[in-house]
Amino acid sequence: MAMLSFEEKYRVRGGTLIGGDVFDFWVGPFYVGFFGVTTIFCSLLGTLLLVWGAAIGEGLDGQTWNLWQISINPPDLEYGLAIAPFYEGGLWQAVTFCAVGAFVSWIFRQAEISRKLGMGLHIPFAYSVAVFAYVTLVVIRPVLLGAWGHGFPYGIISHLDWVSNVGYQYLHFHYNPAHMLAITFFFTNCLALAMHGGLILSVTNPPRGGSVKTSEHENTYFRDALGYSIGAVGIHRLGLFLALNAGFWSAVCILISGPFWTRGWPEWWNWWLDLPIWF
Ligand code: UQ1
Repeated sequence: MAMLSFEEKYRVRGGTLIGGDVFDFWVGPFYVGFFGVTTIFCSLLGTLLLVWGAAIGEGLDGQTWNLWQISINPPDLEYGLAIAPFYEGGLWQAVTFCAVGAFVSWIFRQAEISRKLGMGLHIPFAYSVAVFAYVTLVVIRPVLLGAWGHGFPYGIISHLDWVSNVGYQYLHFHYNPAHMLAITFFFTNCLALAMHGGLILSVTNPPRGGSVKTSEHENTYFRDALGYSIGAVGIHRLGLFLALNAGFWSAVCILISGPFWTRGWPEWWNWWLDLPIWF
């Protein structure tokens, strides 16, 4: 792949978090780095384990290559927080270990590249929130509940069944206040990106012969429409804020379900009826 003339200028040494110059080089367009190596290692091993599990039909009544039905399941609850026998959930534990290793390596790889370029660490920080949501599901919540069996199974249909079952365990998950917040952030994020994408395309894609508009047009549009413009940098701050909160409250809503609230979520709202203001 051809390297743009200015790219070489940014291929600078240093900024690594570990190991000094070891792996501090590029292969084609890709920065390698220590954490590039650990990412590749963990994701390859984890993927091979998943394919192996699928080949032997681990966690299923019978072996299948039906992509929808393949499932690598966590151990039974009776194994608690122990390492389970390989074919009884140990495979799931190994895959989980590889996944966390790969995701955390990727965070550090993002941080190293950001440091090389002298950029802020917004990208690794943002990605960390997504990793936090995954780790909450398969590590933090299972540990708080005392069994790896509380993790979700690695399969397309099976993980949907898990979400459905765990949801109904709390009667009506939409009454979970953190779930409400997460959904609200997802929807608002969707609205903000639609407005931003629409605005940018509307000013930068004029009809043939027309001229590209400026940020003054962007501001004026929203001042005319809403009486307020958040500004070019502001909309990206807002977008990051909305996106990170969507992921964060998703993690919180499942984290509190079980470890901190064991009854149906509709019942949680009884605090409102129990306020001493009703006669
Ligand atoms: C906005 O005000 C703005 O500033 C000019 C943008 O920047 C390019 C935007 O993309 C959007 C969507 C807005 C409007 C947003 C709010 C919260 C009023």
